[in-house]
Order: sequence, then C-alpha cells, then structure tokens
Amino acid sequence: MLKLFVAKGTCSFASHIALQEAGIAYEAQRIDFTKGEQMAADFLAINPKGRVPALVTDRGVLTETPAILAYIAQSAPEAKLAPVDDSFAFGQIQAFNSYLCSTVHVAHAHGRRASRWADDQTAITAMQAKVAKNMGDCFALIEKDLFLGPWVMGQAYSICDPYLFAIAGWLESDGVDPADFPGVQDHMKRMEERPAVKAVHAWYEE
Ligand SMILES: N[C@@H](CCC(=O)N[C@@H](CS)C(=O)NCC(=O)O)C(=O)O
Repeated sequence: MLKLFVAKGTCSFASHIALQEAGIAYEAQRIDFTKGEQMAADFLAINPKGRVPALVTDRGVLTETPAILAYIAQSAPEAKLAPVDDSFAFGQIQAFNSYLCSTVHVAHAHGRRASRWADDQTAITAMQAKVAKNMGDCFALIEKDLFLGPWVMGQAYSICDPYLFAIAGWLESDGVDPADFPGVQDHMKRMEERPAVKAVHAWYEE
C-alpha cells in the first residue's frame, strides 16, 4: 500500500487530497515539524531532503509534489485527474504544477525559511519583506493568465486543483488578501466542498 508522509498546513496537502480523490489505497503518516521530525534519522532514511511530501511506493520513494501528483493521476486513470493520454494537455498540467513548485512555493518559503538563503538578519528581513509582493504577483498571473475556471484547466478537475488550493491557503499568512483574486477565491470555496478535502481535514482532526 502507498504511504504518504505529510505535515499540517504544508504543500503535502495537495498530494493527500489527490490520493483521496484517486480512490487508491494509501495510508498517511504525519511528520511533526514542531518536533523537528523532518530531520530525524528515520525520516531522512525515507527522504534525505528532509521535506514532505514523500510517497513510499512498492518501487521506491517519490518526492516533489508535481512528480507525486503525476504519479497519482497515472496510477488511477479512471479517476481522470489528468489527461494522461494527451501529451500536450498533460504538459500543460505539468507546466502549471511546476510553476507552483519552483516559483510560487519558493516565493512563499522566503518568508518562513529565509535562513536557507542568508545568515545575515538584514538580508533575511529584506527577503521576508518581499513575500507579500511576490506572492501577490504570482497569484495575479495565475488569476489572469493560467487559471481557466471553474477549475484550473477549465471544465475538468485535475491534479492542478488540490495543488493550487494548498498554496492559495498560504496567501493570508503571507500578507495577501485572497479577495484580490476572485477566481482563485471562488476555487478555494468550491475545493472546501469536495468530499476528498473534507476527508483530509477530518483525518487531521483525528
Ligand atoms: N519542492 C518540494 C518542496 C517540499 C517542501 O519544501 N516541503 C516543506 C513543507 S511545504 C517542508 O517539508 N519543509 C520542511 C523544512 O523546511 O524543514 C515539493 O514541491 O514537494
């Protein structure tokens, strides 16, 4: 059975929701960042990057959210979480998810994890001060150019949707008002109504 390592409030939320949507048998295991469990030896043996998500499969461990999401979609084609037989359409899915992973997530990380890029407190403070502007710019681009609506890729729900949902959930704490992006805000409300999202929320409450 697949095993997904997750932490509350993180990008692992996307993979967790996708597994739930896919109807694949899996178990989730929580990593507690407040206890530094992501750097504990037993977790580093699974993911030497010390990050979540990490998906343990019968062929090895997958990391990186876009890769995990694509694996989930391809493993459960009947759930129709991505157009796996259409190279261009699948490329569009990968392009959107790669943007979230390599640009938007990194813009967010400059707030809480600025010490990855600098030791000097002045530099750290300067990076943190840019988070709201950079996240706002990213979401302005998503709203105007990337988000087709009602779902990210248009009429079909896909693995882009839980990923956008997970990252949009950081906007307020990054100093950005989600109301500035009505399409994204409406998307967040509709995501909250999905049984898979409710199930993952409920799992965290257990
Ligand atoms: N590029 C990776 C990023 C994974 C990542 O940075 N995860 C964060 C949570 S959102 C994490 O595990 N942080 C732990 C730490 O920095 O110590 C992905 O998209 O999966």
